[in-house]
Amino acid sequence: MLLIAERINGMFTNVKRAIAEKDKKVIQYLAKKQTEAGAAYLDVNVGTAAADQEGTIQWLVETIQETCSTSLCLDSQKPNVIAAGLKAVNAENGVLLNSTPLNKKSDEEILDKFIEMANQAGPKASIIALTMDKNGVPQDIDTRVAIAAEIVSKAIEKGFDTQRLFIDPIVLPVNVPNAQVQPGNILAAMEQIRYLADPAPHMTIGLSNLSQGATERSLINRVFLAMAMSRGLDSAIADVFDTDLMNVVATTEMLMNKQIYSDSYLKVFASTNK
Ligand code: THG
Repeated sequence: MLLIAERINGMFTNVKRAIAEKDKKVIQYLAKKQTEAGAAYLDVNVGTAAADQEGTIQWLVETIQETCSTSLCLDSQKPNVIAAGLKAVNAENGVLLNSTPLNKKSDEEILDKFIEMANQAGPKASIIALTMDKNGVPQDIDTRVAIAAEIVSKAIEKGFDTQRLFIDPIVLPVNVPNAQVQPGNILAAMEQIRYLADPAPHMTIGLSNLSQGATERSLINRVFLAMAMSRGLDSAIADVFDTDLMNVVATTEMLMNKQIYSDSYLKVFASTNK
């Protein structure tokens, strides 16, 4: 399971403040701690924290790279913001270009731009593409799968290795009226997306979206994570500080025969994941 740590995001008050005050300590602490907790990548999302998104993502990337060499996941639906992040990023460490839809009303070519940027960044650059298009975020199974199929076709057409592609079926908060069918729809979509290419395209989700505004956040997140992993989910943007969640990752991998069972498998997972 490839874990992308969610915490360096301007949506969090302490990160927003750190950005506003150019306070490196908060960002560097989160970078180090999330790496120690088992993150393979650190999501870097400016959010609404700053007017100058290009300058801010560059500052975040430089600030993180001063303190650790963990791979970064540049998170923005704006190609110019991704491009700014890429100028500062050390792409040899591996980099993810996160959050392109198939297309947008205002930018029909957005996926092409992400593919182009990933190619320029080198062989260790991958893309996270959302099952979303100019009509918005689909709520049903078939449209999610159809958009995923178009994303995979586009990658193949452009000669972009589908092993460098992560498909995100878009998780929405479960507490929104009428949204309770969505987790089931996402699982059903994943069952089909995994067969769109051979080997299967990678799949990821923004796990914490699911429980936004709910009381049992950690429980909801970790039960859904186990369900999704059984349908082929091999990555998630998640709260790596949630040790119950990390134990579910370890246990699900063990039950799926991806980690060796021993009485101390949780400890083994925690230490090898550092
Ligand atoms: N898919 C992809 N990328 C994504 C998402 C996705 N990136 C951003 C987001 N969604 C994933 N990251 C988060 C980070 C935090 C939260 C949810 C998703 C979260 N934040 C608290 C909240 O809203 O309650 C903030 C609490 C606070 O302000 O302290 O839940 O889906 N590809």
